[in-house]
Amino acid sequence: MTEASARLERLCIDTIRALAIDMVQNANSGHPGLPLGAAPVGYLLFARTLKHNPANPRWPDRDRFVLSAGHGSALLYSLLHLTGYDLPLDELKRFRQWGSETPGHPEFGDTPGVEVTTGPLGQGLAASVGMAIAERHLAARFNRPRHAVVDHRTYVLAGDGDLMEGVAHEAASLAGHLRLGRLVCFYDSNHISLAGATALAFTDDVKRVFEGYGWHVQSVQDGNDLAALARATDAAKAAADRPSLVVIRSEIGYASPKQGTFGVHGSPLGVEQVKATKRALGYPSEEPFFLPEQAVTCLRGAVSRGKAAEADWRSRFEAYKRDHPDLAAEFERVMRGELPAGWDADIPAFSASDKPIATRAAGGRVESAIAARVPELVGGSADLNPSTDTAIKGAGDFESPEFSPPDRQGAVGGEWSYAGRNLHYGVREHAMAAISSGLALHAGVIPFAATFFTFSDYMRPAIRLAALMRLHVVYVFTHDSIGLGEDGPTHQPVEQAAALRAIPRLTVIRPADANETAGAWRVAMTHRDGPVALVLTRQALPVLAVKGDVAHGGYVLADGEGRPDVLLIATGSEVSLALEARAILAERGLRARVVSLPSWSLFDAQPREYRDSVLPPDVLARVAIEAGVPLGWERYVGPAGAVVGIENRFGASAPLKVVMEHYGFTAANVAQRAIEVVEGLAARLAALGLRKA
Ligand SMILES: Cc1ncc(C[n+]2csc(CCOP(=O)(O)OP(=O)(O)O)c2C)c(N)n1
Ligand SMILES: [Mg+2]
Repeated sequence: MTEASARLERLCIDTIRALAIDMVQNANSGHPGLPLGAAPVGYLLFARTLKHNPANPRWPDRDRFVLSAGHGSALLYSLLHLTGYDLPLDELKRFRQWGSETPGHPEFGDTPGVEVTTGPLGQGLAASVGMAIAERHLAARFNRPRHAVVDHRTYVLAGDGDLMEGVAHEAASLAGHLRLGRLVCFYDSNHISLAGATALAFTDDVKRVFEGYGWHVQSVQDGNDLAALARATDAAKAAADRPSLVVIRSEIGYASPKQGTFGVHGSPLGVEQVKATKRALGYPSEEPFFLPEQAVTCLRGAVSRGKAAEADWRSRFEAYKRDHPDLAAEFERVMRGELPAGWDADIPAFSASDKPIATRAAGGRVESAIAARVPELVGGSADLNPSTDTAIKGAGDFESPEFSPPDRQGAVGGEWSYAGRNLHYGVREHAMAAISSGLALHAGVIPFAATFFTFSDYMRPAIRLAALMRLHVVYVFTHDSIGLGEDGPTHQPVEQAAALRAIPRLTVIRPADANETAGAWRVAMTHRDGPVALVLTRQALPVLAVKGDVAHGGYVLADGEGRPDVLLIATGSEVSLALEARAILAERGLRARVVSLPSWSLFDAQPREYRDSVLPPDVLARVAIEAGVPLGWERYVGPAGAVVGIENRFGASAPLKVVMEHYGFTAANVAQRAIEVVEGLAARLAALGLRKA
């Protein structure tokens, strides 16, 4: 490298830095520390390493880049703008402002080139493992001799905070086990985090930890040493049998007066310090948003290189198409996220004369029927395959083909390779959820993730992000209530349904029987505005004569002639109970309507006319029945209604029937509560002189 080109590279890096700190200063908000320290690796990635096309950020075979340290968003926006993505300088000037394409932390869908929403530390690194899994899986499925149409890498930039988070370690451990050689993580090790020196709380030997996980680990002593960074990158790419970690010793807030201090992590430098930083860098101007032409031209070189890279891939894809037309069409279909024709043709219908069946078991049968026709459905559980009934039989285990364990108990069977569709997450729920997001973000697969409903708590931060990103992920939660019995309160969810329903854009469905479970899976496959959580029972439930559509969220399951005296509204296993209570009420001369309400959010999205037809506004006597906290049910039962729920206590360890009885989930109790509501309402109306007592 000539001295002139080295100087130009330095200018490019300083331009990235200057632009990032100008954004933060202009917004008077944001994080200047990481961009100043990590600009060289950012430059190396975007200008030299990444196979990307700024003109088409959705090109299927692009390398993925994940900024796991999402607070460094100014660095990412600076890189995207300067390398020619459709992110104008004006948007950078609107950093962190209402409606801009440059939100405080990177948000998937808001900004061209942002592959994943990050900010909650650890999530990006974990999601990147999902992207790397998707790449290997699709490569195994679609590549053919002489035709490598899926052939890219996933690069991550992570900080100290990411590496302190548990989810990152769950994911890193799995990535090592799976030998994901296409995953390269740069660790910006600046020894500083938000509140001080990392030494206050974090003195791990990261190198040994990651080596222990089966990663290839290198160190770069000086984050400004581009040659060393480039060598390490090459070595990381060459280590094809393991994921790679490159530990980069960098200086937070490099060149600023606050370099190396936690004060530069997350506060604007101030106008004078911004100028001082530019002077220290030897930057050609102190003018805000000044961009040296030479540097811009150099960085924009990514555009022509990117176009050429994509064109090369497209011509290779044409050749693939000629040799393998069906596979090519299939690849294009899965990448579009379109279901195959007839995907639902084998979904079983259950009959009311069938034996009672747990919705987890029905879910397993439905999932199998779908999986046989939808090869892009992939997923697994956190060591609960036998309990959640989610293994795709015969579809193979997703494992490194080189890995030959001494014991394969519990393997699903079929191919043992990256073509396998069953992911064994081990007991790593949080990473499972984050990895599922990465799988969905990559595109080409529809991921599902299964565990016990209580342990959805372990997944919640990643579920929330999946909902924020509107990802197509299916969560299968079994053992959905105190109805699981003997395992007791640690395993019995009580507040989880309410907690998950509170997440915007997450569709929670708690089906009442096998047929509703089939309907729930239909929604899970077709819903395109966020993830879907299926909440299923361990215990057997009678098969009902279901007349409604789960996609409507709720419907009238049982009704009589004329206006009902009382509405019994229930979800899941409590729907059968409502039906039994209805029979008791009929003996007492009361007409009860049973409404099955498997999904609040789907129901709430229906036109008012439909909702009113199911829950007539003039019927004020209403009882909701759900084996969970009553929180939220008031919106359906109103001020005169009641909830048969579980309030202010946990479950208990005992056989199912005993627990259910102690908690009031009996037809007799539900009927009694309904009578109380009807009588209470009548008394109040009478007191108001509106009706005879
Ligand atoms: C889960 C989570 N916890 C806390 C935070 C708040 N937070 C943002 S950045 C940060 C420190 C990150 O340190 P590091 O990764 O070393 O970044 P640096 O200070 O070096 O830029 C913290 C605690 C967060 N974003 N996510
Ligand atoms: Mg740090």
